[in-house]
Amino acid sequence: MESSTSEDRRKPNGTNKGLSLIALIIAIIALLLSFPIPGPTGPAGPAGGDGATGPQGLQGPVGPAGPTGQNGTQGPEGPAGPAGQTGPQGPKGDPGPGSLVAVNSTNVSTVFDTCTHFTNASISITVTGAGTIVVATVVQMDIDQVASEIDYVRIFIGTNETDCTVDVATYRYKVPNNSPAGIYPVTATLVEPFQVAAAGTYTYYVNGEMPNGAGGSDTCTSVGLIAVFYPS
Ligand SMILES: [Ca+2]
Repeated sequence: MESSTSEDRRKPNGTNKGLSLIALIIAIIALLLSFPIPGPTGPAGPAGGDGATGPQGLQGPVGPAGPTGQNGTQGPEGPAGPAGQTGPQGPKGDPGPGSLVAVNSTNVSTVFDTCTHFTNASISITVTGAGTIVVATVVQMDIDQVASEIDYVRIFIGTNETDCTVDVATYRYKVPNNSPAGIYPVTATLVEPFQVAAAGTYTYYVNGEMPNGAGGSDTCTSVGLIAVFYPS
């Protein structure tokens, strides 16, 4: 056995060559098997939780106009408007209740000296309320003047037949004592207002007196009267 040389040990025989080749193939296969081969796909895992809210998006375009709303409540009354033009005159109204004017006249022959009411020389007027009754009278007289005597006459519109109260409406007349004796015609005119507080019928009287010179035939011969009511 010492006879074999080293060269002989280096030369493989045919059996060694076959074994080497198989080993090489096995090595290659092992090498190939060492690489991972993916397996089949597994089942899907459970769904994950919600992510964080993303940033707000851009504002959208303006939408179309909505329908007309309901009527609101009525507003407060406005200020008064300017005065209108004067209208045409209306028709004449019906006469009111009661008389607003009264007249009376009488021819008398009343001789007077002290306070005397001239016969029928009065006037009545019916008024509808408070106001003023204005009475006017014209009194005709014949004054009998005796020589050397003063004839002094006073005429009144009174509220009764014995009212000879001197006031601003009293008529006064004097025939001087140096006048010739005779009949002097005298006309007295009086106007006097009377305030009344309520509706009703009011009567006024014409009275006269002779403070001086009474006697003879000093006579009232006629009286005219008018009364007019002015409501307040
Ligand atoms: Ca006389």
